[in-house]
Amino acid sequence: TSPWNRVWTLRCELRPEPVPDARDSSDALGSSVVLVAMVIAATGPARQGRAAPGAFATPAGHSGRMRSSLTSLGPPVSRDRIITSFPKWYTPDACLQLKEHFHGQVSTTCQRRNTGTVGLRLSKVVVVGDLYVGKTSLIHRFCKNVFDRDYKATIGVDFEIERFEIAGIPYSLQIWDTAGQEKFKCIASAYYRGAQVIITAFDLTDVQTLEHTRQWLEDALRENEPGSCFVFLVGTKKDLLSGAACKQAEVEAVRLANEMQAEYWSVSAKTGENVKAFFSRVAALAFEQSVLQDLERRSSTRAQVGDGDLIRMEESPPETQESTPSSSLGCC
Ligand SMILES: Nc1nc2c(ncn2[C@@H]2O[C@H](COP(=O)(O)OP(=O)(O)O)[C@@H](O)[C@H]2O)c(=O)[nH]1
Ligand SMILES: [Mg+2]
Repeated sequence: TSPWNRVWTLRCELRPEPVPDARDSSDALGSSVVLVAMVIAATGPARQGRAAPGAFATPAGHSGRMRSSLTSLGPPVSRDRIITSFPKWYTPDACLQLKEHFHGQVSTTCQRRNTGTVGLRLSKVVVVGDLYVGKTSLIHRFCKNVFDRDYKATIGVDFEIERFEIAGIPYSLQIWDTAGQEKFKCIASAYYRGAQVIITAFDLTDVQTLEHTRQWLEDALRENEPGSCFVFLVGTKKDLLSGAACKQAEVEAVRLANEMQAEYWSVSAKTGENVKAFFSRVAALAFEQSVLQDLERRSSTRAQVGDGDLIRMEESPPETQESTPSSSLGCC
C-alpha cells in the first residue's frame, strides 16, 4: 500500500474525564472536524503524516475553491484504491444492493465532476465486535497490508483514513477501531455517532461472537439516525476453516445478516482473502450514497428558491400574466 493512501493516523488514549459531546455539530464534515480536533487536542502530535490543515478545516461554503486546491495538492491515490466499476457483493443471499453499475445519476454527476463537497468529506466507518475477533487485524490488513499475530489490545480508539478515487472523484473513508471492552463503553457514543457505515465483526470459528453482533449493532444504531447507516456483518479468520466448515458457518451468519439488514462477507486478515474487495464495496456504497444525498440537498435548495414570487409569476396562466404586467416582479 502506498503511504500516500493514508492522510494521517491518530491514536486517542483513554482519559478519565468524559469525552466532550460533539452532538452540537450539525453536519458530517463539521462533526469529523470536531472529532479530529478533539483527538489532536487529547494526544498532541500525530503518529504519521498529516493532511494540509486547511484541507479539512475550511468552511463548506468555500467548497469550489477547496476542491480545486485539494485535488491539486493531494498526491494521486495508489492504483489499488481506484474504483471504476461498481464492486460486487460477496453473496447475493445477504447483500445490500444487487446491482452491477453505479446509479445513472451518480455516473453522470461524476463525469461532469459536479459532486459538490463529496470529495472533501470523510465518511465515518466504525468497526464493532467482541474482543479478539480480529477487528484491528482486518483494518491493518487493509490499510497497511500487514498481518501481525499479536496486536496489543486496542486502547481506547484508533482511526485510519484511507483515500480512494471512485468514478474519478477523490473520496475518503475514516475507519475507526475500538477496544470492544466493557471498561471503554464510556467513549462508545462518541465513537458510534455520525457513522455512515457500521461493520459488525465476528470470528467464524466462535459462534458466540456471532450471537453478540446483534447487541453491538443495536448499540451503534442507537447513536445514529434510523436508516442512515449501511450495515455489514463480517465473519473473520476464514483461513482457519475448511471450505465446507466455512459454508456451514455462513448459513447461520447469512440468516442473521438478513435479520439485521446487513450485507454479509467472510474474510481473512491473515491471508488477505476478500479484504480489499470488501472495503472497496464499503467505499463504493458509501460514496454513491454521499453523491445522491448531495444531489438531493442541492435540488431541495433549488426548490426552496423556487418558492419565491418570481417563480410563481411564471407558473400563472398566460392571461393572468398579461393582465398584471410585471406587477410583482419587483426587481425590474
Ligand atoms: N488465523 C487468523 N487469525 C487472526 C485473523 N485475524 C485476527 N487473528 C488473530 O486473532 C487475534 C485477535 O486479533 P485482533 O485483531 O487483535 O482482534 P480485535 O480484538 O478484534 O481487534 C490475534 O491473535 C490475531 O493474530 C485471521 O484472519 N486469521
Ligand atoms: Mg483491537
